[in-house]
Amino acid sequence: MALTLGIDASTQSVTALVFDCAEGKILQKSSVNFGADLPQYKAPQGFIPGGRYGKVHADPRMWLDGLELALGRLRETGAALDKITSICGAGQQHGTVYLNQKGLEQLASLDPGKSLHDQFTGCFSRSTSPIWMDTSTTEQCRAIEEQLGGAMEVCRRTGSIAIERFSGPQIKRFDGHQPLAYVQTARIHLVSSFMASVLSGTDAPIEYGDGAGMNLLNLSTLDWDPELLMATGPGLREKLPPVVPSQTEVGPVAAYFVKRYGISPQAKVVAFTGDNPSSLVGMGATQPGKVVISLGTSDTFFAAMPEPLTDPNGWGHVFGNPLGGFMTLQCFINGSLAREKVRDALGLDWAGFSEAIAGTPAGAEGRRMLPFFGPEISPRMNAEAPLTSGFASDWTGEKASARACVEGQFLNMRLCSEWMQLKPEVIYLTGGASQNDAIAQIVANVFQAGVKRLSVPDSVALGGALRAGLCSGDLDAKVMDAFFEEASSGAIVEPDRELAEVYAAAAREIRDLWPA
Ligand code: ADP
Ligand code: XUL
Repeated sequence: MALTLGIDASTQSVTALVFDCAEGKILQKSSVNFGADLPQYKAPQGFIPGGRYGKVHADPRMWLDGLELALGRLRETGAALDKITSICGAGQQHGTVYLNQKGLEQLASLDPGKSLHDQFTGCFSRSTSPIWMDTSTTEQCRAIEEQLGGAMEVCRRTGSIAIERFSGPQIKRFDGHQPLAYVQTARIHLVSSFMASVLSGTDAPIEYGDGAGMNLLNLSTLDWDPELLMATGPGLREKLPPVVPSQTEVGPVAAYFVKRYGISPQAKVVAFTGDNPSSLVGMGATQPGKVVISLGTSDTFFAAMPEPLTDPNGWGHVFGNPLGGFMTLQCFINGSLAREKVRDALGLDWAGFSEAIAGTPAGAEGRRMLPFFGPEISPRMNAEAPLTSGFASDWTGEKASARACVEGQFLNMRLCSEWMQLKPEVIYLTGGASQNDAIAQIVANVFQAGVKRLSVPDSVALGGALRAGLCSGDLDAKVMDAFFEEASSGAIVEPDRELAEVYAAAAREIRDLWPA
């Protein structure tokens, strides 16, 4: 029996899942929601609310507590953690963790008698971690681009122009604002490599998938780019772990997890990647030809690509595909949390929100909305309230706003992803909001493509478990293919072809709402 463990350390939750490689099926899973399960961190949606000037941070010890709680709950399900051969997973992308010398040493000396939280208190040179929602680094982005000779040069090297939430600009801001604390930083990890470090009790490397979200990795050499390192922070190469191919074994699981959770001491930890690259694996989409839309805290649109292709607008990104080659990705900050804001403004729950969509004709009778409640990256703009057109009165007073909100989000997604030149026949939908049928139907109609949802909703954690099995050799590619065939055998949400024109016209009106 060969079981693998997949872990998803995302914005709002940690999920852990056990996969049976011989049978090709998921056996158990557990989940921890930061807001509901760890209220002491006062981060109801996974980040500390109220940050000023675009600052969005989280306490890294919350992620450690989440990991421990998820493993404890997994064990309570009766999962045979003593049969785990390999562990892999993913973290929300771009977020950075700053360990001081004590923290770096702490990784190798975890005491099973104490919690991770207690052992890592005092181990961070930056007490809270900037996450992907942070937009505070515009000044640093411009400075990096200027030093490199322009935005498109940064994009040519790293697959993205300098982007506020990316790790490099965040590191530069830290050095600029807290130079002493920067000097006291022994290691800067991504959320993903930090999780792999803790699980293996070592200083884990960063792999190409998530490393490409830092504005530091040169996609031609697949190593840290010397000029970008210099433009970002003094002595930065020494503060970063090495960069490695995604399918790299980091080492055996730390004794801490053997003693506390009964994980097999034989289990190996494989390099963790970003949540989107992991989802590419967990949706069975690592070969070019499939398009995935993930509706988590952020909405993302992504696909595997054999060669890097960059967005002429500079809004999209190229990351490493964990199973080889590259992936393109478009990210929208105003995803699930924006839908929740519209839902709440209308005084509805999800069922009521879906009914309001069903009760409004396709095209929302000319109402257009970009539901941006804060800065957006696709397109790049600062917003404080939704941009609208065609409303007779304030959008908050109209039930039709539910449809206008969701249509606006996906019309905008269609426009922003045009540069990828994909004409998908089927779109694979995942993430928390993908279970909503009204939303799935709008995706199908706006993109004029069928929409499939896998029977397995946890594509990020699953991607980890599959990568673990492929790396250890316990998972045969044929077993994985059979798994996806079965998981995707459910009904396709078909597009209404008569709406093609309605949405082509609506897309033009959404583009008119973009800043000039
Ligand atoms: P993440 O992985 O980023 O932590 P998830 O993929 O777990 O996020 O998605 C969480 C989001 O899913 C919530 O913020 C919520 O808005 C959304 N969601 C959950 N159920 C529904 C539903 N029935 N309809 C629409 N959205 C939903
Ligand atoms: C991708 C991005 C988000 C985070 C959180 O570039 O910023 O999708 O990975 O999910």
